[in-house]
Amino acid sequence: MRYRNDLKWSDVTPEASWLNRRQLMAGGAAAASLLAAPRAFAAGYSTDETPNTFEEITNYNNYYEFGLGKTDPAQNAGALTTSPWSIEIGGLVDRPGTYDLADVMAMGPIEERIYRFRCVEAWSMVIPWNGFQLSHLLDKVGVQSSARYVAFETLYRPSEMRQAGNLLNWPYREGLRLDEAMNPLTLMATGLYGKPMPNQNGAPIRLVVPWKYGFKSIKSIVKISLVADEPLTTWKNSNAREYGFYSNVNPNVNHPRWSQASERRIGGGLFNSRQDTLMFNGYGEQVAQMYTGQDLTKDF
Ligand SMILES: Nc1nc2c(c(=O)[nH]1)N[C@H]1C(S)=C(S)[C@@H](COP(=O)(O)O)O[C@H]1N2
Ligand SMILES: [Mo]
Repeated sequence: MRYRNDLKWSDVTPEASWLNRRQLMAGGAAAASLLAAPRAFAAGYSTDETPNTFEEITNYNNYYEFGLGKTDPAQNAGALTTSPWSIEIGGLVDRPGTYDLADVMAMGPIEERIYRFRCVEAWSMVIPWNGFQLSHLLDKVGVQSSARYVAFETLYRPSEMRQAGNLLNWPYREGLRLDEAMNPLTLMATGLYGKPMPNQNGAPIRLVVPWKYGFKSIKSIVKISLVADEPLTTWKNSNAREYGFYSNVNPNVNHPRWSQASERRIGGGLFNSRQDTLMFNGYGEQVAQMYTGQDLTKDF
């Protein structure tokens, strides 16, 4: 696996140098601090693969509340009001409550993490997220010993999500086992490319679980609950044969309707070609031990 502690998106993308120049010229303190934080907390979890461009990441999306097409979210998610925003945190925690976004964002240091992102549909990108470890949030609210899973819900606001229809059982729901939620790779992402999260990518705050298929990375979160039993999740609820609770990226377990052995990396012109899919999306070193003794063909 390829990791580098020191490489930032600003070192490898043209957009980054443009943004840095602009900050220097404007002396923009707020924007500069967004970028300064990730440097201070570089932790070595980022890939050195070339990130997709901002344009690719924000124009090829899955956000079914805003339509089924890949360009629908870019067109329609602008309708979403993301401020004010709060998250209801409850269940088996010591400090339940409705937390303002600002308070949630202060629960952990904002880092930059350049992660591979692999959709169950067999396309992939490399995305420079900004966010904080979910573990910090869980530590702050005090997880009780009876909690074994974390359940998440997306906002459901039909007046602003005109394309949602009855395609899925809204609100969009996801979940993780507690050890998965506590894994240092698991991020509450609040931005990308050093900018606030674009609406189509799940503003203002979404989950990013890089060793699992993209649909686990639930967007625009309004509710987090610590629970004892495996929570209901939208895609398993919709088709349990095709979408499991775990949904770890696994080239050896095919989707009933297509192979998962390889993937198409979005963008890259000439290099927009298929590449082998890696077990746990290449994050096995960090996550494989959590599944020791589990049959991942059954717990898919
Ligand atoms: N609320 C919500 N979250 C969601 C989805 C969705 O339709 N609704 N799509 C999922 C899927 S299938 C993928 S691949 C990723 C896509 O994230 P991106 O658009 O930022 O690349 O978001 C996931 N989170
Ligand atoms: Mo996906």
